[in-house]
Amino acid sequence: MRFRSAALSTVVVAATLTLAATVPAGASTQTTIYDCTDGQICLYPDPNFSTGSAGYFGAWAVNGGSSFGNLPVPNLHDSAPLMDDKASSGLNNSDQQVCAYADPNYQGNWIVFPPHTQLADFRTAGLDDQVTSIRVC
Ligand SMILES: [Ca+2]
Repeated sequence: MRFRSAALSTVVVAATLTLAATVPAGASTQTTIYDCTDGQICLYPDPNFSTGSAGYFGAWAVNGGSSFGNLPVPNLHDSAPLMDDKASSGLNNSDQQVCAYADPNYQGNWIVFPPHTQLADFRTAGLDDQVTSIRVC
């Protein structure tokens, strides 16, 4: 429940940042939200949904049907090693609740993403650079 509250409050913070980004004159709040298709859960190596210098992000279809990756993901170390212990922000662009866990096989601390929510900085959930497994929960 504590993590769900953190995710929801972050949505408000993200909305505030979006407004701040409209302020002209050299604002340094610019963020890059790479496309997260409808029905996907996406994880990004940097905060604020940015690929940073890594240049990639992770996207998985929540209800299956993707040739690139589907939930559940029991161990990123095996299926997407570049994203294992790297995620610093994420968004759930699906109609289902998704959980991301620090350890393989849905163990350890976790973040709850209710349907259509986002978390711009995993440090607020104490799970920065730790996510290793993901599933509908
Ligand atoms: Ca990271």
